[in-house]
Amino acid sequence: MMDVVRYERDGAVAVITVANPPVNALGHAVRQGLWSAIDRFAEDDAQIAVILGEGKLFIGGADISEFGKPPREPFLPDVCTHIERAQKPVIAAVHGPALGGGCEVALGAHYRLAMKGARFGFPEVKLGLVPGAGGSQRMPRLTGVGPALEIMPAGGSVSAEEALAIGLVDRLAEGDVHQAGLDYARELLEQGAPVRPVGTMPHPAFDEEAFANARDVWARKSRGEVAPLKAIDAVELSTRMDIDEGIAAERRLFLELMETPQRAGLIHAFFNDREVAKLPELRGITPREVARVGVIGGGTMGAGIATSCLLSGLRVTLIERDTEAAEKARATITSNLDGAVKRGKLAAERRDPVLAMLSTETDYDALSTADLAIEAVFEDMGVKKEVFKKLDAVMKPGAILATNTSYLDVNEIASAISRPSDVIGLHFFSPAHVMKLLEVVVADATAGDVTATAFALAKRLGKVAVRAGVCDGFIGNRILSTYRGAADRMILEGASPWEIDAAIKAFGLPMGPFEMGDLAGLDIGYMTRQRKAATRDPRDVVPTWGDEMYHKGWLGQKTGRGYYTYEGRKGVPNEEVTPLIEAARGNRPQRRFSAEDIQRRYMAAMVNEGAKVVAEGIARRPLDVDVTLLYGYGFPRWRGGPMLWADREGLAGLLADIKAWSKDDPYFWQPAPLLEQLVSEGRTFADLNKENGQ
Ligand code: T1G
Repeated sequence: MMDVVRYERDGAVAVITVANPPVNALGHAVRQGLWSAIDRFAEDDAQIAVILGEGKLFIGGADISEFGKPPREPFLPDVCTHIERAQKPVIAAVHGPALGGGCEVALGAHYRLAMKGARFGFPEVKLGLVPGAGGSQRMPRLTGVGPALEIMPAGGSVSAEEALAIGLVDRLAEGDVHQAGLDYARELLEQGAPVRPVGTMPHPAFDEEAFANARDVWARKSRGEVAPLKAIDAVELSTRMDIDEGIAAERRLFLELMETPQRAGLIHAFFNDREVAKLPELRGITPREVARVGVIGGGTMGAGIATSCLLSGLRVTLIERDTEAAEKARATITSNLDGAVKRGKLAAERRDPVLAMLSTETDYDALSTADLAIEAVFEDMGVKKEVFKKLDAVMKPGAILATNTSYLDVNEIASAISRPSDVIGLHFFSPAHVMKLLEVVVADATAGDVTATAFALAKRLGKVAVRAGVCDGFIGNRILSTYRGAADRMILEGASPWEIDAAIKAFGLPMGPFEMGDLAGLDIGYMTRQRKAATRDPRDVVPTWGDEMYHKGWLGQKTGRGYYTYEGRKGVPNEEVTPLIEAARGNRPQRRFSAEDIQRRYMAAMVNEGAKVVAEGIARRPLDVDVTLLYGYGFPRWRGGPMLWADREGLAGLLADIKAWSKDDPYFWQPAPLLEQLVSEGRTFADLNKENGQ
């Protein structure tokens, strides 16, 4: 077995290299290797040691795949203390990311060298944890509590330059990390530099105001997540406890959080982020080259898609029906880029060069050299087909023709042109240059390398791509319309829109369905109901109060009135909706819904439809549903996703509830056959993820 930690000598310098691809994670073998390397350093005549990582980074942290399994010694906090207690100086030479346990190993060293491009971070809270190997005790001793309170509750990181400025590192360097480490070691030797354990440095000052502010901010921002506030508690320990006591107390916090469902949910989400792009059908397929992109339609979505492409360095040609509309689109894109500068997503000096990559045209011939065209025009099949016919006429062979439709039949669009195998759905979410989710809608004729190109494009755009099959609403909007249906039914049975919104927010979503409706515009819901009216099942229910609100011009935030009335962005319940609802209820039996009742039905509808979407192959695996809801519909990441939530709740209980509710409403609450099958076989959605994985 290849050594994951190497010990080599270069004159008086011992070079300790962590070589555990892909990210030098601190699994058991690496911890043992580091421990033995420090023992060997103590025994031999090397005078100074340099710890560094092999490959693209220093150390990516503890091995997340070991979490939840019985921990094995040596434990990471002990390894870091063992490094710190070395009787000869130890340097950490950091290139690329040093995250979590990786940053803690660097803090265990006596001196820290940062290469250009290095990053130092504590992402533990993003996994539902706090630093567990002394990071919250050693960092504040170097930097004070301020920077630690900036980074740890947020799961953030700092650049090499910022790390030097806050005292986290001692030296910056450029070039080869190995050579830079050796040079710094020799310099310290010449200076007779002593060991310099961070742990024995004075406590950081207790800054009451800083802690109060941090707790106040994170009490509001964490929306039910527990780790950020625990991270603040951990940092506070450093202001009053000696290093060993502080590390022991930090470890207790860490192990406590390790047992929480939130940790399981966040780690489920971490691995899903990577697993979702791994599709058997993409194995060994080379994506097509994409450098020039055409965007058809400069409305909100078209302009957002163009902005997203420009921000990732692609050349964009935007087509609009006339010059005025083209200029309007350019103005929208320009303000999107200005917004990106404000959000720190684009350096101010890059704004003009990026904008220069945009050309706006009215003639489709301008797309004759484009590698990809993304259509984002009005959601009408006839209009879409016209656009695709024009694209088919001008685009070069091998170009990809994509539609941004959010529900129309991509197979039918593809059937309108001569090259259906080059057609795919790229369903962006609004605002397209901000939202990370991208549904890659694979039509029946779509070629494998077209799908592979879509996933490669998504990675380039910084999006999380989910493969979806063709059906009305694909994965996300289809499931949305179902749990919206559950909400409408609870209203008819006695719940109020505001109770439902409060319950769903308490569950961890940023907004309830009615607040979300007001934000998106209630005309969208009305149009969807109109569109579906012709094929609607007579047993389905229609939120007639919503239609009346539409006719009253109560469209939500954009008209200052919807389910809420708005002074600015803050809304108060619009009580005038109540009589409209009471009229719709007629003499239906009414009942009280507790917040738990509301959450249970809302989630059951989401999961039940999710199971149907998986069974039909619209989503490949349950994890695809989880990723879609997390990145496109505000589902709380710490719950991992609706399908994981269902597994944790117990599928049998959920199915029993659905069957009970189907007695009153057999049309809506039809148990998903896949759910029934899993329950009868004692299996879970997690089992399906494993079975349908790589
Ligand atoms: N443990 C195990 N596997 C990991 C891993 C980790 N820490 N980090 C990445 N991987 C896997 C990943 O699943 C993927 O696998 C492959 O490596 C490449 O990852 C005690 C408790 C380091 C910036 O949270 O942010 O330390 O899909 O595609 O884009 O206080 O990975 O190929 O099978 O993301 O180049 C804290 C998590 C842990 C960092 C590299 N550390 N990782 O990005 O590659 S908690 C983190 C990342 C901790 C201590 C605590 C990124 C990266 P596969 P990738 P990348």
